[in-house]
Amino acid sequence: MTTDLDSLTQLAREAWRNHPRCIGRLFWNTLEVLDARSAITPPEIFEACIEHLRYATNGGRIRSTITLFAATPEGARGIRIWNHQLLRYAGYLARDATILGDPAQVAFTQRVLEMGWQPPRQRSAFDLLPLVIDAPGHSPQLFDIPADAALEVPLTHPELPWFADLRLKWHALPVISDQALVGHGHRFTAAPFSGYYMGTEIGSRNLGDVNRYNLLPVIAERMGLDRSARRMLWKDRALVELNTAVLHSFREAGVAIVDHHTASAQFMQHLKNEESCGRSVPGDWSWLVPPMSGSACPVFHRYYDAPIPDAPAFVPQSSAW
Ligand code: NRG
Repeated sequence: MTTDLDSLTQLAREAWRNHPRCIGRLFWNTLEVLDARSAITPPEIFEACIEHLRYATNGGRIRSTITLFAATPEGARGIRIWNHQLLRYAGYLARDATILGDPAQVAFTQRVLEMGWQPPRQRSAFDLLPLVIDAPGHSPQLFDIPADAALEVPLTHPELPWFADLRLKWHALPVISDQALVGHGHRFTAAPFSGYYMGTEIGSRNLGDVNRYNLLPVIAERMGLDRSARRMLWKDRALVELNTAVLHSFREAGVAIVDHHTASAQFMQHLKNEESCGRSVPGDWSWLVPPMSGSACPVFHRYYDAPIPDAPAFVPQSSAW
């Protein structure tokens, strides 16, 4: 079991290379490691999370980054970041069962409110949640994220001027913070990692899903589409414009993002590279195929290998809260 930074970097890169759900794996070898193994107290761990946000965001020239906190000894609980991602928007459930913000965060938002989180006086659909840091020997502690550590992109559309009036935005960086990195005899229960977004993650899923921001009816309405029958394909047409707005706005803001056609082509190149190295490419078809225009992307037209047993991996963990 080696613990030097080079071998831990190799471990993290291999775990990325093996992640069956990730379409961005062509760049697995560029992952950078921030070593935060000496951070022990909640404030120290929080500071390292903020450093991750700043380093990885890099003013929009996003660097694929993982921060490693102290490894967890066999059988111990280890450091946990309760948040699913370092950046997520609160979901406030009102008495009349309407939700302001991200419905996927309602339970977590309720939990941090119970723990004493003070939301902004004027609540909005895009209030960043605090981090909850849970370290052995300490009680879980809440920390607000400084505004200048969280780059956000206001959404506009290249041809539809009214789009800006919707006052939508999304954060630049997706940082998964609740999976463990395991392999080579190590277990890191806190190992937040981030790359950059594929546009459809925001445009199709976060803003478009019925159980998320559910914006397709709003956008179709503004577009003046006929919503009297499903066969009018108003959802599809609204999806295209929402996704166009996401890609356009990130580009205008100088924030790295990839469209699903480019990401698919890059993944096909990755398959070729791995094949020439004699390695299999574990893949989960239903995650690799983009949630828009699936069959127009080459990743749709084949199947993928099963996960490699005992290889370095990012794994889900039971909820820490
Ligand atoms: N769909 C989620 C993020 C999942 C991870 N996506 C990445 N990861 N691009 C969302 O927030 O929309 N990454 O490490 O780049």
